[in-house]
Amino acid sequence: MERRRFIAVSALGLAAFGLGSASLVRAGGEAIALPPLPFPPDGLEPHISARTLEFHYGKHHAAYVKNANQLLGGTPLQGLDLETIIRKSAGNKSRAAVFNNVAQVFNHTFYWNSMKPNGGGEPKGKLLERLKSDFGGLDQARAALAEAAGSQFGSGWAWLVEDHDKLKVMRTANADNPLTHGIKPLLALDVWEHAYYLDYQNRRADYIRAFLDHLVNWEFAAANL
Ligand code: MN3
Repeated sequence: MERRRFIAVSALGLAAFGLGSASLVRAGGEAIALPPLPFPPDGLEPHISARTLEFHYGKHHAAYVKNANQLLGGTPLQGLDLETIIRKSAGNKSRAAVFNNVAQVFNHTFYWNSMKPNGGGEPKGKLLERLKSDFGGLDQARAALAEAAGSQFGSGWAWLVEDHDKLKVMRTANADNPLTHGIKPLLALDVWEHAYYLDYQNRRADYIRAFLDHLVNWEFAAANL
């Protein structure tokens, strides 16, 4: 059951990322790659600046990729796909650095795909129906996501997830993500300070509102359902 769920998640994740097999499924010790951003560096302005992406994608995400490859070199986990490495290293103290860096590579790739230029608005079709049945409506779902993102103490993530056929929101700390809990992620919102500090300083709530009003990519969430 656990294994079947996981395989389903992996296949869906690949399709949704649109990254192709080369980026996420690697064989023969191939290095983890930094996937291209799914929009131009200034594509999220004025809500998230090119300056923020220069650091967040160009420095932070790139560093997680570099560190992950260095840490994996010569270990039995080298060459496995990201989700397998995350599963095999989660909760293992001797693999904490591997987990942190590989999970952050996955989380950031998921986050970039959770946004798009001129995003926001309303989801359509099955996703909207599910938000109505599981949250009471789009407004309630947005409020739940904003509450989770605003109340994460310190560094972490807010997620829209599908847990046993029910849509929910969840928070995770630091590099943790829904996969380690056997839960399928649909959308990710990075609430580490590096995600918003250059543009919003301490105003995390304004960043969260901009994400929901102008950036969120509901089609990506729908594709992950
Ligand atoms: Mn980040």
